[in-house]
Amino acid sequence: MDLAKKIRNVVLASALIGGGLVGVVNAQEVPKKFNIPERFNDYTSTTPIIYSLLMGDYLLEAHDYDMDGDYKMDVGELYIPGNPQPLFYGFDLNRNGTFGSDEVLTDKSQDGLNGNEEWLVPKLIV
Ligand SMILES: [Ca+2]
Ligand SMILES: [Ca+2]
Ligand SMILES: [Ca+2]
Repeated sequence: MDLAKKIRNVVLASALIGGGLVGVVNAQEVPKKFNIPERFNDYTSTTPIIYSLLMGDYLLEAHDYDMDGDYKMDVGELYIPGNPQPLFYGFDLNRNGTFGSDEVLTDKSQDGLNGNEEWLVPKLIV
């Protein structure tokens, strides 16, 4: 193998490793305490569909993520415009393409998905 090829392979390999590391750093891990399936981890690596949504008198910004490309949304985020972090997170736990009130986390402090969220409808612990 000539030197140029060797260098190119090293650069490619480190780019791949670098990309992987960046992916890990940026991964949006869903806090384990909510018992949300692991398939929802790293959902932010999917490009969201972004649109405005009128809820009552409030205009919110929705970010919908279709992680597996089946045109059903898997994760949804609702932002108060101007705030960099969502107020609501929806996880399509029953895979029906919509977010029921029992599939939504509220983040009153709007500081990212870090475990201080609450279920919109409190879960029964059995
Ligand atoms: Ca989907
Ligand atoms: Ca659902
Ligand atoms: Ca939070």
